[in-house]
Amino acid sequence: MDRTFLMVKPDGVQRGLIGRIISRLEDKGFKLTAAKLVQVTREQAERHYEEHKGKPFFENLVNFITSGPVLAMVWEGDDIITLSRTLIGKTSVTEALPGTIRGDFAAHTPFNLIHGSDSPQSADREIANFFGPEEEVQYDKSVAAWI
Ligand code: YYY
Ligand code: MG
Repeated sequence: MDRTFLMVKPDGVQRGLIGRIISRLEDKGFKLTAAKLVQVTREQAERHYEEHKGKPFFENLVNFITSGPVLAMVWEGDDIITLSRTLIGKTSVTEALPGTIRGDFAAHTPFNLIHGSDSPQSADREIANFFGPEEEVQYDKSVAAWI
């Protein structure tokens, strides 16, 4: 079972899209193992986006992600990193296809609603930036064999 860090960004929280975004992840059959509403600090945001440090959009991105609460989550599933990024859609709102979260709900970059880790290494690092090990809940879902 693979795990990933998914985060509803401040625009998703403000627009009341938490429920609909979570529904898509549940519909796909992924398993939620941790979730909390967080006001991200500047230091935490800079750690989260450390691979983008120095890029022209970095400052704007950190300002955006710290502008209101986010819903930080850990989800599990086979191949979840690739599968969740497919559900999320392309980074640029002009390229995100209908049927994806960004394609259906986002109209301006960087207001693209949700973050998803891009590799197992990123997932480990991003999860550790938001959660302690005791915050991840291990449990079985009885439908797992059918997904
Ligand atoms: O992983 P993902 O969120 O799809 O994109 P990244 O390339 O990691 O960029 C992180 C974040 O930065 C993106 O969601 C929007 C913003 N951004 C931007 O504002 N302008 C860009 N040219 C590239 C990314
Ligand atoms: Mg990324």
